[in-house]
Amino acid sequence: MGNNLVEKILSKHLISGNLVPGEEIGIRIDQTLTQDATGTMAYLQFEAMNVPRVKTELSVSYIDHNTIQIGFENADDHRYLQSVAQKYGIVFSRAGNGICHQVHLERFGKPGKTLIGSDSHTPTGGALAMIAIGAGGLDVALAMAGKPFYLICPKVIKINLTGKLKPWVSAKDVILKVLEIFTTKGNVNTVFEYGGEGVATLTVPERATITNMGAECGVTTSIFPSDKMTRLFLRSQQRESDFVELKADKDTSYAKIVNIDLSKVEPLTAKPHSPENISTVRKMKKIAVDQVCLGSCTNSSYKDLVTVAKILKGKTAAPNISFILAPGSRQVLEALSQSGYLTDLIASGARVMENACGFCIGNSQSPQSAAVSLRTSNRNFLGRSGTMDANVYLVSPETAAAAVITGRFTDPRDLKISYPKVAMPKKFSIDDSMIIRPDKKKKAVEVYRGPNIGVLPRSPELSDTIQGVVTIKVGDKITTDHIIPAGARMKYRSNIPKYSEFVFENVDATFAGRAQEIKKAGKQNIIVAGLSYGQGSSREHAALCPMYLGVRAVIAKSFERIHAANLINFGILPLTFENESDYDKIDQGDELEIVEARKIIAGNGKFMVRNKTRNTSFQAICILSERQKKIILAGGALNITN
Ligand code: MIC
Ligand code: SF4
Repeated sequence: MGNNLVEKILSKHLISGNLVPGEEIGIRIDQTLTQDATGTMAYLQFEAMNVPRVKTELSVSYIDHNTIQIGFENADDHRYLQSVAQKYGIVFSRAGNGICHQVHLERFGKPGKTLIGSDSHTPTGGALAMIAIGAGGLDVALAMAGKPFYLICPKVIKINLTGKLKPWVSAKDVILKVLEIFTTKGNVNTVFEYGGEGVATLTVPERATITNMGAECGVTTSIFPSDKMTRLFLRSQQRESDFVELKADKDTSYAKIVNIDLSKVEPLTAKPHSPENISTVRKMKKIAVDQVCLGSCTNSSYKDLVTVAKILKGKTAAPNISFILAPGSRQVLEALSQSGYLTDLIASGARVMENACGFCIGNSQSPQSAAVSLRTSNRNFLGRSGTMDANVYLVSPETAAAAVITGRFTDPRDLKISYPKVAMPKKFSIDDSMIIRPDKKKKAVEVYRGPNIGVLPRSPELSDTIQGVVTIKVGDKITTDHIIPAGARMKYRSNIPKYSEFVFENVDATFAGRAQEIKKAGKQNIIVAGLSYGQGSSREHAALCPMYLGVRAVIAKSFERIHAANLINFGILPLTFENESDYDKIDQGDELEIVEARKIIAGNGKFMVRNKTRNTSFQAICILSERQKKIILAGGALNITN
């Protein structure tokens, strides 16, 4: 029996465990990436490990999230990150160079390598046949220190692509189709491996749109084979020498095979407020649109933006549309500018933003009250745009362009113009001058620490008895954006006491204050949640800030992978209801008691939780590997890594 692509790459990197789905494995990491919003914590943790230089083949620190810089905080963070990069042998991609995933694909990704990044869209690298995984900053710091990355060996689902996309339908519609099939829940510890003859029709940037948004399904990663298209892309980036052919063996098997006929995919949209709320664009009944945002790490390749430029040539954005353009990288922006397409976009009324995350994370271009905003980005969680009552729809660049012209939701096939053909440039003009490589000769580098760089909080070791209060009870699909908002609050990422004031701000603004009171009273805070708790980003602040506020356990119906790992890393117990109906028998404010917690963690992980307020009990489980047990008992990974 042959191997699939995932098995091939994982087996070459396996350090511990067996490649049996469901078992914990440790793998060697070749490359890491960080971005500024998660990077400061990752590097503070790396510094605490006392390792003189990173031990990976390549580690890159990107500045792309917090580039608005209202106040000194973000600029101070950037300086800190630049000095740390210089000191520890990390490549530094300056603000202005582009969004980490786009730049990594262009300049650094290599078929067959492993990559972890402190950002949930790191799987974008799967477009280049990498095993590319999003993780918390601490896990990335450990990988930089040469330690293995631990994960549950995933089951592999093959997505078998046949046929060819029709005009006006593009890669975004394919991943929205995948989201319609798999939804955002229930896909943890799974990898989507794309195969079938349809793969050959998709360029690497198109594949990247698909692997990028696999993150929304909650899979560990997504991967495409490395083939002729991969070679062409690497050649266009003048790094053909990085090419190796990689594909699954013919006689391999998969946990499941799902077929998608590309020729049958239609223009789709994800309706508010979840990437899984899929509808055809046709059904959207020409709703009036207020804002169109083109860009983000999902859809801002050269092809995406030139396609839109060609559709919009000679036309002006409808009067009701605020048209935002944020190219994915400086390379894309330069190529647009050199080819003249930028002029066409500007002429059509595009408001050209910096090539950074910007609107996608809500730290600029929040739409008007109750707006309808069409975005080519990957997440439309409630409030993420910065406007709580805005309705954000995720769409392809083609559907975005159609709305710019008509001012309404419009199936781009109804524009009645011919679909522009856009060829990928054979060669991009390569300019890596905004990438600073560490100077090997320069010896002592002083790390710059502005007043925004705080100290790392730690939590005490796990106590045997948890006297807790249900500080908040939330429902299903709570995202990390609900737990700790980004946008305007993101500038406090390096200042945990301040940032913690905003935990659950958009769900219940009294949470942080109440949690502090409970902590002061010597009790512990407990969060009760429904299905798929911690969807979305990799931000470890969604664990770190609750930890700072004295949260010791989350009891949920189920957890998403990265967030569960982050909770463990920061000493918070991720408990799952043995019986989901017990969720209905708890209320906010109930006092819960867990006894012999240490013994149970070290043993079978089956807890009896007593609800003292209602005088009832229920079972909750926390099955951990031996490594995770040590972390939880110690009160978090930081208490044992050095
Ligand atoms: C996101 O898209 O939500 C982010 C902002 O890129 C996050 C990282 C962060 O919160 O800093 C992610 O996807 O991991
Ligand atoms: Fe940036 Fe948005 Fe991509 Fe996250 S999803 S990395 S915020 S562009």
